[in-house]
Amino acid sequence: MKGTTDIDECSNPNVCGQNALCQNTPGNYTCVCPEGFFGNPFDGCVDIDECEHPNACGPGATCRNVVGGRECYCPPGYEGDAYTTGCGDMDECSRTNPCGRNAHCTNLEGSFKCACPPGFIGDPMTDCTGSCFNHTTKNVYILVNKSLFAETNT
Ligand SMILES: [Ca+2]
Ligand SMILES: [Ca+2]
Repeated sequence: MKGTTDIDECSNPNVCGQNALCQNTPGNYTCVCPEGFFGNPFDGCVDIDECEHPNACGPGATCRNVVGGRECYCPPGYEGDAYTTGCGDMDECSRTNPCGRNAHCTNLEGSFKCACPPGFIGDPMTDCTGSCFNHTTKNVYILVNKSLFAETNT
């Protein structure tokens, strides 16, 4: 109608409940709960705890409820898309070697292991020294020579 002026009820911040969205319509208004909330929008909208649903995140991912949504993340040692396909073991050894010098890296489920190879000593996370290695190879070498020598004699 000409001459009538619509009142924007939404200009009053208290017209809807907490967390609710106000939508002004000609001659009226309405309140709605936004995505991630539930309840009566006139009384107040309450955050949905999406983490109560088992499929809120991808397989193996950790869910954290936040206001208006949820966050998914992979726990330490795992990687992937936490929201969809989920988290799988991170192969730490296939990347920059996380172990120390001369150390062997072994990938484990959710982790990895560093070890000094036989004949090496030290902290596998920093440095394996081969002080014993020369000694071991010398012994093997002698043993091989002896067997070769014995073979040529028969
Ligand atoms: Ca939530
Ligand atoms: Ca791993």
